Amino acid sequence: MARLVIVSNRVSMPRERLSRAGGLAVALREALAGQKDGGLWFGWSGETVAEPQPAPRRASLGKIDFAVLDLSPAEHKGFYTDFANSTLWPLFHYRLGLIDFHRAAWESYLSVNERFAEQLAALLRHDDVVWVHDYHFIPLAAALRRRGVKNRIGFFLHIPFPAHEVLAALPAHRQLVADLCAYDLVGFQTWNDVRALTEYVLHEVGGRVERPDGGIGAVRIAAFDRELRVAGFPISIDTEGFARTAAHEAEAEDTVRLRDSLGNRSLVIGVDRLDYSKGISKRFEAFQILLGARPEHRGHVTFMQIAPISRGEVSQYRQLRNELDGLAGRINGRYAEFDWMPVRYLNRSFTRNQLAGFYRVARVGLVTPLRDGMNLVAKEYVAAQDGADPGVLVLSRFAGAAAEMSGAVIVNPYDTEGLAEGLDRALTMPLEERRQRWQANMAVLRGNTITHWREGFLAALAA
Ligand code: ADQ
Repeated sequence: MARLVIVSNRVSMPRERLSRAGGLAVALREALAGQKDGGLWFGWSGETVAEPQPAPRRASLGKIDFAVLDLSPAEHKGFYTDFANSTLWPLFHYRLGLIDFHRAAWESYLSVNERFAEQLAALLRHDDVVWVHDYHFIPLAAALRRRGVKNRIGFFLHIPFPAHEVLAALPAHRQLVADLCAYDLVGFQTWNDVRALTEYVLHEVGGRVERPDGGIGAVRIAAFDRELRVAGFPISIDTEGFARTAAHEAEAEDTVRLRDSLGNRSLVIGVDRLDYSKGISKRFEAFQILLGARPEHRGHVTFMQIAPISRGEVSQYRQLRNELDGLAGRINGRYAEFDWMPVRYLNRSFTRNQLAGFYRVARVGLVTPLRDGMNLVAKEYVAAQDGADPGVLVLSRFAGAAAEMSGAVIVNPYDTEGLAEGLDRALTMPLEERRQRWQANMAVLRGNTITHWREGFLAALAA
């Protein structure tokens, strides 16, 4: 068994408590720990220092080695804030109007990838298998190849891959895709994303695309003098583990306090990083429409939105925060009663256990991204339900999860009236239909867990 090397922007170092970390960090750490020959986790330390040391800082935990590099303030601004978060993120989420492209930021993105590749190449053994994660490191394989690295290198994109004409808004789109083709295997969340890349390769590059017989399995691409495979690997959660946690948390102190505070009212829950891709404003607007159009819900439904501040250094995120503050205030100002507050809006994060308990209390899980790679909150909400009396998932068709969650009430978040109708439908749905929908979703989540995702990707990379 070869050593596994995982590269991601943020590395979960040994001292970090995994109860705070996401399911992904846990899954990747398990993947590394499960290798007979151990594993290496390489990436950014999360620290910005005036003069970064050239060599990585090392740590280890059992059979896992960790190697992290710091960024300089200029790199943090160019690579991370300006290019990854202010160019690639809005572009890949179809928000062309929010892109803030500068050539200097692109140069910084490339040079950080070169610097990281230089350090990683020195740590690699000839038979290591390398698995690179997410949009921060698209050019990493090409930079490693330039240094003579011949290892098998796979890439997984956690966010959507945009359609050809959208991607073309990036001046350097061709080089970015050429760099992507330096991997041996590229994994996306959905087959929609696979299609977007293959269309680009066919129509922009004039490359070759071979679909497998019967339509199942990886697509083979030949472009930029490289051959690679591309496939969909929908990420998931530790379904049974999350369900157990939620059942256990049902009687935990915070869950009980939440339930008591609601009285007989139904809870609608939204949980997101405060990000414009998540469609939180549309959600607030839809809730306002619901209260206006369906007065019977007034006083009987509480909408709780949990949204910790994210990427506060990017101006679009600060604007979104102001917008949401205003919306929450207006809805409460207009509809609140002395004994009922329609919206509870919390700019803070909670532990996974607390969230599991909160999901279980909620009659509706409202997940309305305008575009989302997968959206694990949708899956966690389903797994947290009590099968005897489950809540309803209301899910945007633009979340990757919509391809799997056939039991959800599927909505188009751009249609806020339709969204309000979906919410009304979920709030008034009879028990039998709620059970059937939940069972359909749960069957999918039992058949595709985070372990299936990880093993599926690594098996395809090894094949
Ligand atoms: P994110 O955009 O961060 O991830 P998402 O998948 O919804 O989105 O959440 C990831 C994790 O963070 C979940 O486990 C969730 O519980 C947790 N989380 C979210 N909001 C939280 C909050 N307010 N407080 C505490 N925890 C919170 C990116 C892509 C997604 C993709 C994931 C994984 O944008 O589309 O599903 O990666 O590939």
